[in-house]
Amino acid sequence: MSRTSSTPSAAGPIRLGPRSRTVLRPAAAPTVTAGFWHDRRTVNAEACIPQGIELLESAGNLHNLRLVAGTRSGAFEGDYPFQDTDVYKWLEAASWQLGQDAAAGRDTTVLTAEVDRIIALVAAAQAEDGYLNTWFQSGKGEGRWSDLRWGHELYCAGHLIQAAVAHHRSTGRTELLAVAVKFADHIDAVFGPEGSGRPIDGFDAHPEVETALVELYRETGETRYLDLAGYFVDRHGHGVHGHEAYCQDRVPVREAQNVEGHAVRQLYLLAAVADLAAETGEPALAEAGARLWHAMAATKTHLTGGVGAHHDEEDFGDPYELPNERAYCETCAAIASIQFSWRMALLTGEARYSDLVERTLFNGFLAGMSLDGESWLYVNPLAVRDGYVGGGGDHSSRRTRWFRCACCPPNVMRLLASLEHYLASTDGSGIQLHQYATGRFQGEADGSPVVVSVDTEYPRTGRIAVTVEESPGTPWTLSLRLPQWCTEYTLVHADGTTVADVVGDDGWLRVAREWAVGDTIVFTLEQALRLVRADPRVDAVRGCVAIERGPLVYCLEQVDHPGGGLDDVVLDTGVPLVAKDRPDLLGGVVTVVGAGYRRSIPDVGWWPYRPEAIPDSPATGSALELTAVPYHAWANRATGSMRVWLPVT
Ligand code: FUB
Ligand code: ZN
Repeated sequence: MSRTSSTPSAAGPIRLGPRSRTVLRPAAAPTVTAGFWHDRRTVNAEACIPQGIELLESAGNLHNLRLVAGTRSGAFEGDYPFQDTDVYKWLEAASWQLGQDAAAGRDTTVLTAEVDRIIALVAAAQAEDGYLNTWFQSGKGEGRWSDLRWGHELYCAGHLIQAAVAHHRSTGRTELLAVAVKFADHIDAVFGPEGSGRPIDGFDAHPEVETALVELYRETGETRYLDLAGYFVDRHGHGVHGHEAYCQDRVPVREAQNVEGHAVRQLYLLAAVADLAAETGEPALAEAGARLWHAMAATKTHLTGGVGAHHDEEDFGDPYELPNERAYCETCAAIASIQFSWRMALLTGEARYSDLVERTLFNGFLAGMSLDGESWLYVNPLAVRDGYVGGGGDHSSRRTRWFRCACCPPNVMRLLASLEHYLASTDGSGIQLHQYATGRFQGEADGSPVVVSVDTEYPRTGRIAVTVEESPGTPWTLSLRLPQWCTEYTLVHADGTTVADVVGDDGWLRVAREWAVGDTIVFTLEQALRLVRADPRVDAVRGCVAIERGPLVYCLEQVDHPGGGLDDVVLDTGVPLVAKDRPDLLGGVVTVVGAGYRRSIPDVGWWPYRPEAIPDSPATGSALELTAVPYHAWANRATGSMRVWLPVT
């Protein structure tokens, strides 16, 4: 392969081809230039990505590559066979960042040099036959492909492939793509169904390579990669890994009725199911994706969009088993959910998938990263009790600078660095805005480009102005997702008159007309404060409410409620909640102020259970003003307790 290929495309993580059978395609050349997500992405670019590579150096990930490349002696550093993926995810994030920086005319010299340095290291570690995994190459484990249950070799390959695709798409350069292609060809020579002449008929218990192989097919046009992805997906559920749910092997995905087992594994697999449905057009795959997404959203998703109820085996748990303080909700699982939902949105055109993307982005995902981008949460509980002593360790409810198992931080980096590609789409006859951020998005109408710019302070306010920047002079449709949480909105022209020609009752508001350059419409989503209740089958939050505003879930933090903890706090729903703009707090948030009390429970002796209710009334408690902050901003001040779900009077 030559060092450079043609002009880099503006494609993101998903580039659909002419034969892809989806209702929607990602918008072309998207940008995010100001506002909420721009601020988070700036932290990502200026703090997370530069510091990330230093942390990978000190954690030993780069040492392991040098070890295998023969430029360093010593022993493998770290505890996991998948540590190479932290480097690959960082490379993916840095590559998306390079593409953005170049497009915006920013100086890319420093980041390019860093990326080149790491790519050279990865290439040097690759075996002659294409194999690459520093754990096994450095002599850990029983040897290549000996442990498909825990070895993570194909999982690592998947992240390498995704990094390589990102690098190629962003820079047009092929050094990393060449490494990925060589490994993919090696995998293709090793894995295949019985009778195919390949030595191993099996699959990696941690999916990831499947969705990556589909993207490699899209990038290279090589159908062997698509076939290999299909083979891996369908090999699940036939007992290669003892029919274990943890390994995504209990039932074939086409027969599965609910998501189960390890949440990240399940959702990366389902992302691949959606990818394959897009490329093959096979209805059974699309149906499985839709069925399992519905079951997940309806029965196994926390209010924050977080998934994975169990610490044990990082497992989804049972329907409606959605605990608070013991919620696992791994940051990676939120990312995997977003990846799966976005693929389903493209496949079907249905707004509900982007509703869940929005909820997960603003809450379960974003809480994983601190405001300064310097510390992280691996698990994202919905409560931390008074007197919590679980500090320290990867699965703590306290932020940590880095983890022994550091899968989440670079995963956040790559999603933030490519986020503009998850916001808008085209169906060939206009443009659909799925998420609201200030920027520019290009769709298509009958082969001609249509471009809109968006100007918004969302979610601080609900005002979203959309201006047509380019229009072919023939009718096309501008579609705005009406968020599932929104019950009142207005849609007006720049002069304040109501947009009358709007249709839609399926989560999309569509305005079809001959748009002129400069036309502006203003979509305002009422940001009323809401108290929400859970399905009665969610035992963990019975008798409680949660506060929401726009797409944001709120929580109480102990630091705002001196004089005691939060376990005894009760919200008085009879007193209206008030939103307060607080530019001075947590980088600028809208807080929600309410009234309540702190229980004063009489001494019940040594046994806290009895036939009659233990007295608990406002009269015996002490009045308290409650201040709720957006959940995504929690754990950025003094440590203490936190809760999303609040008992009510
Ligand atoms: O197994 C690799 C990664 O480590 C998983 O995706 C995470 O859940 C963590 O277990
Ligand atoms: Zn993770």
